[in-house]
Amino acid sequence: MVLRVDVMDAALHAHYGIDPVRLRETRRVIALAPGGSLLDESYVQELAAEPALTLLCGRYEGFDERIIEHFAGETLSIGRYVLSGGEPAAMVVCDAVLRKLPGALGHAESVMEESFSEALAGDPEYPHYTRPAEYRGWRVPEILLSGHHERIRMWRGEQSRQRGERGEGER
Ligand code: 4GS
Repeated sequence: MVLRVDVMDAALHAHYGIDPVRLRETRRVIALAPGGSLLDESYVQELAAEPALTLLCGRYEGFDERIIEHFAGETLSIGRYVLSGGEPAAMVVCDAVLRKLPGALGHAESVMEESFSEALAGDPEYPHYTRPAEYRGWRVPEILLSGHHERIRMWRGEQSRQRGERGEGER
């Protein structure tokens, strides 16, 4: 089944009280689809800067193309695979975007030096360790126990770069 343009029109109109053709002039309206622009950290950052978003998704094969043309300004994909419903994709977008908003995170989860951040030049995060320093013979790297903050900072930078080059997580 394909999501009908008249049904989407009625739903958007009922919710926002204006013609959906005008709605996209007031806020970013995004249709979720496997073939859309791939979500990455910079896309997330861009969306987090918007005052409001509208995400369109449904438990259907897809949208009548007129929905994309007239009601949505763009299509977004969370990855090149097919879900049975667009709702989990919308939840992924919400989770990634909402944690960028002021007050969403505590100090423990700083967004400054995390994977793909500017601080790490777009590379993935360096490896993390915590107590105990040795567990089943597996030791935390000696440098991290050294107390040399500058050397630790450089080590983390190298690790992050190496992971970026290797493309950790790629198959
Ligand atoms: C995606 C995706 C997706 C496509 C929804 C088939 C149900 C499904 N949406 N990124 N109909 N990947 N949507 O698979 O955003």
